[in-house]
Amino acid sequence: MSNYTFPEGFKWGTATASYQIEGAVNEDGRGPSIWDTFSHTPGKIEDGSTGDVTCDHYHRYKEDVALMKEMGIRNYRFSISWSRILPSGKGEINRKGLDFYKALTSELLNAGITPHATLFHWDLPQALQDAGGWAARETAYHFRDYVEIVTRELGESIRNWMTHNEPWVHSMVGHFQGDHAPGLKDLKTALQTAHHMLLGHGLAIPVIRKNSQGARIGIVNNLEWIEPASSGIRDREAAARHDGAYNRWYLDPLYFGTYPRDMMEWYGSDAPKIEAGDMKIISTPMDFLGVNYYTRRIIAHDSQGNFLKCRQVRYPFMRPSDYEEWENNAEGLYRLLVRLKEDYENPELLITENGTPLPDEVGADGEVHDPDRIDFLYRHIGAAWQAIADGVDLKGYFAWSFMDNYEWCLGFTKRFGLIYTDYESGQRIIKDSGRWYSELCRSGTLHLPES
Ligand code: IFM
Repeated sequence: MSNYTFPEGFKWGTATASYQIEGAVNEDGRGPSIWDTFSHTPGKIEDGSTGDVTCDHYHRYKEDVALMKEMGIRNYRFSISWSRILPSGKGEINRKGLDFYKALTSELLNAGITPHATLFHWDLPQALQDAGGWAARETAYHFRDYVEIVTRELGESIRNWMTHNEPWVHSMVGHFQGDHAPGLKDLKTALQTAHHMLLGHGLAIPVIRKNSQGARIGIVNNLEWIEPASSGIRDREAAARHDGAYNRWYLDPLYFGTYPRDMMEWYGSDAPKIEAGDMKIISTPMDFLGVNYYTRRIIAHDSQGNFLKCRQVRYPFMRPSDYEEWENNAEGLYRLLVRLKEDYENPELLITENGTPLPDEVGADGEVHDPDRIDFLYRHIGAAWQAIADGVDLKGYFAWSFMDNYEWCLGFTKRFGLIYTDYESGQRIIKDSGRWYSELCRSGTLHLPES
C-alpha cells in the first residue's frame, strides 16, 4: 500500500520559537532574556552567532504568514517571548510586545491559519534569572502571572495553548549539562528547575481556562524511544534509568501526580524539594500532550558513564547523515506513541515537533533539493498514520521547522526548515520538502515520494 489517508480534521502544521526566528531583540521595549546573555558570551555558541537578527521574523511576519498560506499550512505553532511582554519578567507590561503577538495572530487568522502558542520556549527574562531563575520557586508564580496577562489579552483569538516546550531540555541541558542558557552545571539545581517548571505548568492551566474559553491546553515534552543495547540485566536497568530521567520524570507527575520511585531513589539527595500540594497542582488535568520526537536511543550500562551510569550506543547501521547521536528512526516514533497510549491512559496527543537537520544548499537552479528530508518526513508521518490505525489518539502533526532558524548552541550550523532562510539577504526559498509537505497538508493523504 502506498497511500495513507489521515482522519478528517487532522491538524497539519509547522512550528517555530521566538528566540530562534524573531530577531529584533532590542526593539519596542523587549527586555533581555537568558538567551541574549548566553549567546553573547564568547565560546558558548558553535559558530559564535546570536539570535539578534536570525530570520528577522519580527519585521517579516506578514511575508512568513503569506508563505504559510501559499503552502496550505493550516496550523502554526509559535512561542511568545516573555521578555517582550514583561521586560523584567514581572511588573510593568510592555504593550508593544503584546501588540506584536496580536498583529501576528490576526494575520494568521485572516489567512485561515489556526494559532497554537507556546508560553515558554526557554527564553526566560534575564531579570528573573538574576533572582534565581526556575530554580527559585517564585518563578513558577511569576510564570502564572505572565500567563494571566498573555491569555487575558490574547485568549479570544488563540484557543490552543502550550505551557512549556521541552522541560527536560531547559532543566537538564541548561542547568546540568550547561550547553544551553543559563549555562549552569548542577544536577540538584536542574531537578529543582524541572519541578518548578512543572509547578508553573499546573498553576497556569486554570488561568488559561478562565481567560480563553474552550481552549485546548497542553505541555510539550521531548520524548524518545529507548532500547537496551542487549538483553543483559545491566543494560536493561541502564535503559530504564535513561527512560526514567528523560521520559518518565516529565510524564508521571503530569498523569499520576508522582515522580517515578526508582528515579527518586537514584537521585537521592539531588531530588527536588517538593512542597505539600505541588503534585496535585502539577497533575491538573490538561487536554493534550505535545510530543517532540527526533530519535530513538540505544542505551548500555557504563560504570564510567554519565550521571545515570549509562551511555548511548551508536550502531554501524546508523547513516553517516544521522545528526550526531540522533538516529533517523521512524519506528521509534510509532513505538513511543503506542507506549504513551498504553502507559498513560491513551491521552490525546499532538506531534508538536518532528524534523531533521540537513546541509541544504541553494542549487544552480535557485531551488533547494532535500530528498533526505522528504524521506524522513514520509517515514515518520507514515509511523504516525500507523499509530492512529492502532488506536493512538493522535490529532495533529507539526513539522519542525517552518523555516531554517537559530539552533541554540549550534547557532546557524543546522538547517531544519521546510523553507530555506538566506541569513544574509533574509530571502526565503521553499525547499522541495516544503512543496511535498504542502501537498500533504492540502490532501491529507501521504504519498510515496517520487524517486
Ligand atoms: O530547535 C529545537 C527546538 O527549539 C526544540 N526542539 C528541538 C529542535 C531541534 O533541535
